[in-house]
Amino acid sequence: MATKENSGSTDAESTQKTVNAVLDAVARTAPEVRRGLPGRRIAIEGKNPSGEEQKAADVYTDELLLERIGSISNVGVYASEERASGVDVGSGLSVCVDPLDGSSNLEPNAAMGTIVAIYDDDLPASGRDIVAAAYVLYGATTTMIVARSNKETVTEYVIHESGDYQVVREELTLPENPSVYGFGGRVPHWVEEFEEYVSEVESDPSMKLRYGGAMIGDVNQVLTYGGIFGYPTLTNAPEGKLRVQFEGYPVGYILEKAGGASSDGRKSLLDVEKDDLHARTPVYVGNEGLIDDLEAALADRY
Ligand code: FDP
Repeated sequence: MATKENSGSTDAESTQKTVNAVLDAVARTAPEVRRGLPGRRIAIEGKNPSGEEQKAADVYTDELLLERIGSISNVGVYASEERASGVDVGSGLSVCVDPLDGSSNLEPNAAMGTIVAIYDDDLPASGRDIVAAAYVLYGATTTMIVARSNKETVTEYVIHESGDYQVVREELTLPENPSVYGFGGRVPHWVEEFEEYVSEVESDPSMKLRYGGAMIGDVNQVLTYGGIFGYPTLTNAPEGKLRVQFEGYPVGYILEKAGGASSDGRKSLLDVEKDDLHARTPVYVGNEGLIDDLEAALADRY
């Protein structure tokens, strides 16, 4: 186990109270994150545990979130993509954060996000132990999408400059007729079966390419218009790029709660099992029909 022992399951009421406190902390920190970005867009601090460049903004956001989330009672562990192992902050739920998802979009001033997954277990946890997942999108406005175990649907909030947040859409579901797609990785590294699948998607006249290079921005396009996002298995990186605990599970959880589907190419992302905190997985999320077709297209490969 990468982190300290958890005290075990909390009762439902106290779990929801803790989830509320974490979401509140994330929403209230979001305007501060935005204000802190000028001046931290380019500077490099080092490498994260996955070997990627860390920007000053990644480190700044991680430290802010550790301070805010770590002080919430009934949070046991704070883990982040920017830290090799979880930080023991008490006893209770485990919180995994990707502080600035898509931070390579900082320099060209494009959209980015903050992703949060709350687990009722030690880390690395299973996708089925998620009790809530959320992401903040720093786009033209700041919004937050939340899925939680005590609600069957997904909620969208707008976050104001004060840190107050209010509901925009109470029951957000994927539109039935998909219209956007976006896939990561270099095309020459896509596997043949995936390339063929993408050609099929592109041959549908109702589908338009939407790829911005920050997973959260691209996933939010899919949640808004319907479609599919993927960061696939690659010939030079069979597990793709995205991390299970910090990215795969939370977006899988959110998209499934919104009436869509998620997959690693074979099964729901929530059923992917990895025993390393920073393990990677191919990620595909979107409308159920598109994910079913993708799994069928990749079936011969697995
Ligand atoms: P980034 O490296 O900018 O943080 O999680 C990492 C991520 O961005 C995702 O947000 C994004 O979908 C993907 O990597 C983009 O990777 P490519 O540069 O390979 O397209």
